[in-house]
Amino acid sequence: MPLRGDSRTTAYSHEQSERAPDYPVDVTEDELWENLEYFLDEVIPVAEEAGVDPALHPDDPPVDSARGIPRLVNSVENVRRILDLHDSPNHGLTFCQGNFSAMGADVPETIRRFGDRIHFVHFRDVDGTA
Ligand SMILES: [Mn+2]
Repeated sequence: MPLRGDSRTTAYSHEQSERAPDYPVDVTEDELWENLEYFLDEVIPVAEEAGVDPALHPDDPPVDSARGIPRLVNSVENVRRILDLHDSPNHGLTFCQGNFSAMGADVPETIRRFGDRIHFVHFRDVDGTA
């Protein structure tokens, strides 16, 4: 979409996204939680051994579902739950300020809350809401 001057920027329209066909996947939110725990239990120990710090990015935008698929990384509470699924200093976040802002989070307080589990940061903000 056009921005100031003659520049252009990325944008997201949930209404436009919802007009696209659903993905041909039938999965519940509970199944996604189970799958994520399985994935983290397999991957995080390998990351620990290799000295790698995976940094989960929030859903962008942090809505409940998109194109028929539930989303998990859409609230501060869910991010805490995900980090607790496999507790390790290697298992951390990309702290995307725009998405935490769109979740309605208090950004400075959320930074203090997640502390050294923040492995990477996106400095940006958003117009509008999730
Ligand atoms: Mn980001």
